[in-house]
Amino acid sequence: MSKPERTLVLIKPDALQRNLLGEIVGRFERKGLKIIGMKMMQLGDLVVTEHYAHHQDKPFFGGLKAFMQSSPIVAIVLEGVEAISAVRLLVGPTKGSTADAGSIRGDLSMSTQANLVHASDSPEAAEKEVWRFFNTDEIFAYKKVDYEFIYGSDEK
Ligand code: FUP
Repeated sequence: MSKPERTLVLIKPDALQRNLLGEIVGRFERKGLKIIGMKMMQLGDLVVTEHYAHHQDKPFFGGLKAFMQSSPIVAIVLEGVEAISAVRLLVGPTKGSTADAGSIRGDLSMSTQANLVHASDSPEAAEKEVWRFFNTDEIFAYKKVDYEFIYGSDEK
């Protein structure tokens, strides 16, 4: 029996511009992840600076911030057993051109900056990032009918 995890995904401006929203959301859905929060947002300077604070001394920080504010993004909270690592696998490593085929970045992107998706990389990051982008009343608890068939009886 494992406790389900929550993880934050941001679908970035390049995905919106390239009409890849449905493709990307569909991959998470087909995997068996449960969407428990989802909204379109125009990010402000403060939240982007906080979100990428670990990169603030890097030469690409200014460009990354401008890119993340260049159009709206779609923020999603996904839930599932081991959801954090499962989503990172689906997303693939940072650089699109060398990311594994089969992953979102590997199949659909060439860039390091314009790599379509952000996904939390640890339980600590996920906890912080979900609440950075969502309020409690924007997260939904509901029964999903396919749940019985997504996990084995000893896995949920
Ligand atoms: P990831 O966890 O795979 O999103 O990667 P990082 O946290 O290392 O990087 C966050 C974002 O910084 C990337 F999505 C894109 C941007 N970045 C660059 O633009 N250039 C770099 O050399 C590294 C990261």
